[in-house]
Amino acid sequence: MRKIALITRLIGGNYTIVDVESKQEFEAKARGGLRYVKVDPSSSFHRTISKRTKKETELLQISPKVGDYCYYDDLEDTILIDEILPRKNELSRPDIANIDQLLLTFSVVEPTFSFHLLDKFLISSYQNNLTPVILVTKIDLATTEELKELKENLSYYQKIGIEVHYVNSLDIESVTEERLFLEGKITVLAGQTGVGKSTFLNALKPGLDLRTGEISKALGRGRHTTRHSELYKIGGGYIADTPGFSKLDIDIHKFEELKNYYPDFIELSSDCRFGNSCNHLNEPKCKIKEEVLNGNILTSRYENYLSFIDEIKNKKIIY
Ligand SMILES: Nc1nc2c(ncn2[C@@H]2O[C@H](COP(=O)(O)OP(=O)(O)OP(=O)(O)O)[C@@H](O)[C@H]2O)c(=O)[nH]1
Ligand SMILES: [Mg+2]
Ligand SMILES: [Zn+2]
Repeated sequence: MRKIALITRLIGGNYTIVDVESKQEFEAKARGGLRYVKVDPSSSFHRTISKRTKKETELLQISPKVGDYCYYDDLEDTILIDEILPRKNELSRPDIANIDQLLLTFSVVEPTFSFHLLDKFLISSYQNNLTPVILVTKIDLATTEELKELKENLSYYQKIGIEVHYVNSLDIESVTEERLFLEGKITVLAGQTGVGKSTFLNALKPGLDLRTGEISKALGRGRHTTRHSELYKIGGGYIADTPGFSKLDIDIHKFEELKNYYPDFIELSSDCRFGNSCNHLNEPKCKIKEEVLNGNILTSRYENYLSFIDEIKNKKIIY
């Protein structure tokens, strides 16, 4: 039986892998011949190179990345990654494969919660085939009123099947109680700078000591941050921190495609007069617009949809 391991860290060509059976951790290298593999169009690796022609994709360079499951060879002096198992999904920034959930992190305040960014993140999640989960931090800094209003608005997202969690990461015990949703999964944190991603991880795993707050502000984000991908073991799951960002582009070039990344709209669109081809803009008898007016769809969600449509229409695409 060939042994299978999960790749949890990559620094300068050196991999850390964890055997899925024995849970033993090893340092490993990638086998030289591994870098080129023949790929057929139905392979899960195909997604990475969708922009190139089919001919070019027959022989493809694939590097193992964090989150990959691999076969490995236990040699006398080295351990070699032999073959990567098919990926169920992957991101390039951060460079991680097989993500079970994307933890969309927002603080109630400092910085203020952004429904615009949330809706954008959700498009990106659905586009990349990732399950989104919402994490709200800094609930200790919000007034009762602020928190109540936020919870009301976020209940819309719960209604459409997205989990929402609320934490004060400075209260480690309360965070520990919240962590069940990470069990047995590979989770990646995403969110603006300063929302408390690293602080949440530090609370989950005392001793982890990730850099937080002040330092990243003082030195200017990005340059000083170690740019390696790593999965940290939390209970029976793994979680990866990412550096924050201030801007996120929508990777869609035709505005008609946007509606495909709104599962809540899709479910209702059979009741639009033009059915699945309705873009929910100026079409007559649009069920989506009707439900916005009825208060059954969050107004901000529909307004953000319109603003993303504008964004896509106005984007100059340079080939
Ligand atoms: N009061 C309170 N402060 C928090 C909480 N979570 C984070 N903070 C503070 O918010 C600041 C930013 O937290 P970080 O964890 O560095 O934020 P980050 O999302 O990792 O930021 P980047 O790494 O720049 O993307 C720090 O000063 C934290 O102490 C919270 O739940 N409550
Ligand atoms: Mg951080
Ligand atoms: Zn419609």
